[in-house]
Formats: sequence, structure tokens, C-alpha cells
Amino acid sequence: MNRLIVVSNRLPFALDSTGEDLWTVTPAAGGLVSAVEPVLRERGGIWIGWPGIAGNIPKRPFAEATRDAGYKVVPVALSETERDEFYYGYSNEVIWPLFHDLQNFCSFDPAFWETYKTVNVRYADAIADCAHADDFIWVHDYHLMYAGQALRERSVRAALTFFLHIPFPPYDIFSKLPQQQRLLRALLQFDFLGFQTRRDLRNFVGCVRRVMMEAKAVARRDLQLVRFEKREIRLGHFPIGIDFDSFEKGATSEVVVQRSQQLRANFPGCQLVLGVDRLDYSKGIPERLRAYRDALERHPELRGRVVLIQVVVPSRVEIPRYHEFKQRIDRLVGDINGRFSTSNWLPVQYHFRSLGREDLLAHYRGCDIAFVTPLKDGMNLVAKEYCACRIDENGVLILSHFAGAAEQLKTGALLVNPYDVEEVADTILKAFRMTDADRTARMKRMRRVVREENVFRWVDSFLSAGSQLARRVPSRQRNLRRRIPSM
Ligand code: GDG
Repeated sequence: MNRLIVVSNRLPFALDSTGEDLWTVTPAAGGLVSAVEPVLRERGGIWIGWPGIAGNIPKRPFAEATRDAGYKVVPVALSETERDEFYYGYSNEVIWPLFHDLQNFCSFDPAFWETYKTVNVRYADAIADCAHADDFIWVHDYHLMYAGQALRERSVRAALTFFLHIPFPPYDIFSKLPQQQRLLRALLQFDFLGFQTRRDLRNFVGCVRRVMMEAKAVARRDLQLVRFEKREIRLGHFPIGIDFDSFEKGATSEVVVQRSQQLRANFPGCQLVLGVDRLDYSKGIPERLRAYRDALERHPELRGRVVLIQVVVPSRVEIPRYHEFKQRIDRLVGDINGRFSTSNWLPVQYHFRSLGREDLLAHYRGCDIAFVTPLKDGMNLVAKEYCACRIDENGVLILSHFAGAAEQLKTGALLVNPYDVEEVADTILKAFRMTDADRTARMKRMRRVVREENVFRWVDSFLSAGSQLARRVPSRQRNLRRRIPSM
């Protein structure tokens, strides 16, 4: 087995200073970490990433935070300006909104791109410093799309692979990006590119066809190929999964069972509807609240008989748009509770904080309906985690058509268009009224998919498709020493 080097913008924890020489270590929330951490912990390797603080990385706290990781951790440092222009700027104010089809939310500041490249080069240097020729380098996500080019310029001989966790937009949207050609050229320096869904893969190939005239896309039955600059780049779709067994086992633990019973006991006679999301406009939280309000307005049988528990995990609050977005959510929650609550019923329970793992599992186990309605999402692991925790084979999943997970869970979930307030409102009623037999039949189907197509299978299929390539690459591509000029 080749040594695995995982590279992502963030490490699976964040360091934070709480005073002179006092540090806290917070486990990172988010899909990438939930998926990749258990894999690296199990098979060892190296994780390269940023520990979340601007400036110098304090040696002792970093060593303490990583001592028991089970794999080597290599930090990449970012200055405050780099954090602002690379992380908040290009990554989260250009690529993130654009790739989620929300082009009006983009700030196309040219300085962001320059810093994006600088930081990607630094990651490439960190990789080049520790990589051997037979390593498997696995770069993750939209923050590091330029790293392939920087690695190619450094003649790194290991297999260069990349996985995009977020969606890839269609050409009409991608073409708004000022650096469209430079970005595609950089991505095509990887040997192997993975996407979440068929749709993302198709969009990527469509963009390559339209933007990179000198590239040739060839469809093969199993994998797609692009020929570019005398190299062959292989592409595939690999829907990310979860560690099903660990969620299922966690959901049966005594403390989780107790807490889920307690949760239910707090709302006697009510069905509980659960939303759990990072604070992000792509997750469709205001649209969901409006649909819930509409459901309460038009379907009085729901009043006093459902409670929406909406957990919003603080995220990127330094970006003004996220701050305004939180205020919108606060106002909507206030409006719904103000309009509908009675002396013994509050329609929305709103938590703006992260839940501990046991509480999260207790919520999955205790809530009758999961309400997962992103405007667009690469995959959405919350939907899968909910199914894994429903060991009683009960529970309804209301799921957006535009979540990558819809492709796999469509046979069991109630699929909705999150922009269609009335349809979503009616679907809440449908979920509320659904018989136990129907719930069980649907949940069984979804659990089967989530169990089988789990995170280990995701890693295996990505690594095995990638290592076929690693065996093929040395003679032809890895010896290619031509330097590609920076753009
Ligand atoms: C990106 C893509 C893709 C959430 N709240 C709490 C908590 N979480 C954990 C969940 C889940 C993860 O965070 C969220 O994952 P998602 O997939 O829903 O979303 P993103 O963070 O946007 O992830 C996404 C993913 O990458 C993987 O490829 O699916 O489309 O956007 O694992 O459990 N965890 C805890 N407390 C919380 O309150 N402990």
C-alpha cells in the first residue's frame, strides 16, 4: 500500500490563543474532516494543512494537539493577509459562491487570485518537502485547485490526485470566473480528478471542452479521460460516504439513547423536525424557515404537533455576508415563534452553536424528520448520518434535489426543490402524515445505500482508481520534466 499524503486547507483541528501562551484545540466541524480523518487514523500517513491561526504556529501546542493523531501532521502557516485573501477571499468569496451557482455573492477582487496562487505554492512546497516517488498525494477541495500546477513545476514524481468536495458548476456559471482558463489549466496538471457526482463530472468536462481548446475529452465506459499537453488526465465521480458503523454504534450507546429520550420527552405529542447545518447561505436555511412558516400557515393540523429544531454551527462569521445571513435567520426564527407560539408550544428551537458528537447523534436518533434542503451541496453528509443513526428504521428524510446525496438517496427520501416554498411546505405535511410502514420501507432502502457506499468504500475506490494510474504514470507522465510557466 502506498503511503497516503492527504492535503487540505484545514487540519482536522483548530488552534486558538486564549491569552499569553494559553491555547485551545477545537476539533474541526465539516464534511471533509468527518470523512477523511477516520481513514487516515486507521491507515496512517501524513496530513498537511493549516491549523486555523494566522501567523506563526506555536510549536508546543501544535505538538500536543497532534501527538495522538495516529498519523504525521505537517502544518502550513498563513499570514493574516493570506488568510483574508486566500481563505476568506478567493476560496470563500469567489469559488464557494460561484460553484454553488450563487454568482451574485461573488467578490471578484484580482488581489485574491494572486494570494490564492501564493498560498497554493506554499502547500506545494510542503508536499514536495515530504513526498516520495511512490506516495499517493491526495489534495482536497476548492482551496487547493492550483496546487497541482505548483507540484508539476516542482517535478514531484508521486501520483497527483485531487478530489472536489463541492459541486462543479455548469459552463454558463463557470464562465463568469475571470481566471477560468488558468484554473482549468491548473486542475489539468493533476493526474487524476475526482468529483462527487455524475453531474459535477459532466459540468467539468463541459467547461474543459468550451474553455480549453487544446484539450481533448474522451469518454470511456468506466472513466473519463482528458488529453492535454501530451498527458492523460483521468476523471471519475466518487460520491463520498460516512463511517456508517461508527454512527450506528454511536447511536446505540447508553448516553445517546438517554439523551434522545430526554429530547423527545421535552416535546410530548410533537413530531420533531431536525435541521443541522454550518452557517452558510448554500444550505438554504432561510428558505427552509419560510417553508416551515408556510406549512404552519396553510396546514393548521401541524400547529402544536411539530417542532423544528434548527442547529446552526457558526462558520466563516468574519465574512460580512455570513454575519448578515445569520441576522436573517434570527429574524425569521423570531417571526415564526412570535406568530405561532402558544403558552406551551414553541414552533422553532434554534441553537447557534456546535453540538457535541453525542448530542448530535441523540438529535439524529430522536427526531422524526430530517430537513436537509441545501440550495446546492456537493454531497451533504448530514442526510447520510441521519439514516445511519435510524437503527429503528423509522424517520423521514426531506432532501433537496440539489444535494449530491439525492442521486443515491432518491429511492427513499422525499425530494424537494428548496426554492419552492409551497412544495417544501406540503412535503412537511406529507412527512408528518407518513405511515410507519412507508417510513420503514424508505428508511431501509436509504440505510442499505449509506451502509454499502460508506466512506471506506469511497476511499478505496478513489485510491484504487488512482493507483491504477500511479502504476501507469511513471514511464510516461512522471518523467515529463517540462516546466510549465506560472500564469
Ligand atoms: C463539504 C461539502 C460535502 C454539523 N454540525 C455539527 C457537526 N456537523 C458535521 C456533520 C457533518 C459535517 O459537519 C457537515 O458535512 P456536510 O456534508 O453536511 O457539509 P460541509 O461542511 O459543507 O462539507 C459537502 C462534504 O464537504 C464532504 O465531501 O458533503 O457537500 O460542502 O459530518 O456531522 N458535527 C458536530 N456537531 C455539530 O453541531 N459534532
